[in-house]
Amino acid sequence: MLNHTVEVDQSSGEEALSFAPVFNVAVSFIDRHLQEGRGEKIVIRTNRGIEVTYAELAENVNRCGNALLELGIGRGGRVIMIVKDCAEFFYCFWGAIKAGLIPIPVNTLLRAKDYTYIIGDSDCAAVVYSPEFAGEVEAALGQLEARPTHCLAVEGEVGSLQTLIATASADLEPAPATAEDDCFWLYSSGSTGSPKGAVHRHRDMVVASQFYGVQVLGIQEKDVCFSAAKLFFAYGLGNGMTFPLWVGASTVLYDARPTPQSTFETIEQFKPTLYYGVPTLYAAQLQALETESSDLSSVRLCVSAGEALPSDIFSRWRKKTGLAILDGIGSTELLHIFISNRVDDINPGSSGRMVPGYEARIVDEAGEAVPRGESGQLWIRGGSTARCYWNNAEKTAQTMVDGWLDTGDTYLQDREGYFHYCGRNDDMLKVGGIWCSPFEIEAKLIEHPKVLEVAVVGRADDAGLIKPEAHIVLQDQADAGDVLVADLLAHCKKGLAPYKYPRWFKFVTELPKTATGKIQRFKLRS
Ligand code: 3UK
Repeated sequence: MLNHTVEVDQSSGEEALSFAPVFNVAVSFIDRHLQEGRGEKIVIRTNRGIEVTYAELAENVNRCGNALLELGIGRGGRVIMIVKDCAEFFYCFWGAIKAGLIPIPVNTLLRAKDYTYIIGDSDCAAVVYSPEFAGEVEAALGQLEARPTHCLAVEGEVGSLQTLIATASADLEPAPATAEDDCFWLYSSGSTGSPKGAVHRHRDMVVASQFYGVQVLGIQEKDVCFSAAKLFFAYGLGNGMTFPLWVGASTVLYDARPTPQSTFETIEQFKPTLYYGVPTLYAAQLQALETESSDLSSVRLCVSAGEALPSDIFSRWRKKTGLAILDGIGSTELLHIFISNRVDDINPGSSGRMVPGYEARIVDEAGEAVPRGESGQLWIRGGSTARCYWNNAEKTAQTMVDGWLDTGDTYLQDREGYFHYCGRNDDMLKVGGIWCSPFEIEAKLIEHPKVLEVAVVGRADDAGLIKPEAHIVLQDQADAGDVLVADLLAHCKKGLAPYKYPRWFKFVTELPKTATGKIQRFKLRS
């Protein structure tokens, strides 16, 4: 087999993919398109009017890889990316991989304290950030004892990634690697502890693209993808970058906060065929469609993930737009979706059936399979699973056992084979599809001088979507009221990522506790 190639047959087992012994995945996703005659095709269109062809993409990936090497970053060096959805995201991610470096896209909504942790934990050589996030990034860098050697803005007059790309060489040999070698990381939040870096291999994006992208979505070269979920999120990374690149399709990038209006406008302007959102956004779009209309006729299929899609949102969306939403569950550790509904096989309210190439076990606490129809813990095995968590042998050993991954979710499989989500095994919440730790919100609230004790739990809103609710015991109960609520909200919004604030505040006289003083959260989840 030729170096850096992968042979694909359309079967559904692990054996469907065979990788050349020397394999750098950047060649499959970027350079291959030039050999296949796609050089002049536009691959990226952005809301800033930028259009990039496959030939320009390949050239800029090379330039960016060279620019990073010229900074002096050695093989395996980590590059943290706090980058909005833009063409440079592609250049930096693939340039790093092609050059033998490890890109780490990070959630751009986080705060300085989160970045301080991640930059320190990753021991990265460089931090690349969009100027929009400079405030939090620079505050984070200021708090670090040892700053990474290189910190560069994507755009800017001097020393920015763009200026380095412009002057670097356009020729770059792919760094030798194998399909099993480390390729990129993604950080995932834990319930109590700090975020964990899931270490993904060169093969993982191929597995997800072929088994979910091609075999479930049926993505083809003529498709145009638009993901409202951002590229930093494993979901958005597949939707908006990996899947279109795998089949030579194109993608639309929108670099600001997705709102119902901005997503409708983007769809009308760029006419995507595949649209990817999260349940919270579909709910907000449905609300907007009560008073305005939108032309979604280019879209052939909508996808939802990140949290469970309530069947009510599915049916209202279908009624209003005539379009199906495919719900599927994925995770950062597995890279993308491993259980999904199908275009011709949708069971609203369920996550659907296994994606080819993945296997599931639903087990009890002793690790024994539960009878069909009963709920248990969901373990998944598949070829795109992260190799480990960086620098966290204990979490790796707990979560990844004999090739199986503990998702932390409770699921049941019904008689027809559909999988149904029954909640988390930990206290973590998914808010708008993004992790949210109740402990982190509690820690913020307890800093407030008027708060004595607090417990945060998930509560379903009118659309059936989970949002944080704070139960608070005050130092002085007489302070309870709207003024304090406004103050507590402002306090949360100052120190936490913007989606991590309680949507409801309940002032209580005490919190339910065990004899040993542990808060009984289940009693608060009414
Ligand atoms: C929950 C869902 C019910 C579930 C993701 C698609 O969400 C993604 O990755 P994360 O690491 O979170 C994983 C956890 O989120 N979840 C995700 N999707 C669903 N629960 N129904 C769903 N459809 O708790 C899971 O363990 O942030 C989603 C593709 C790639 C991803 N990384």
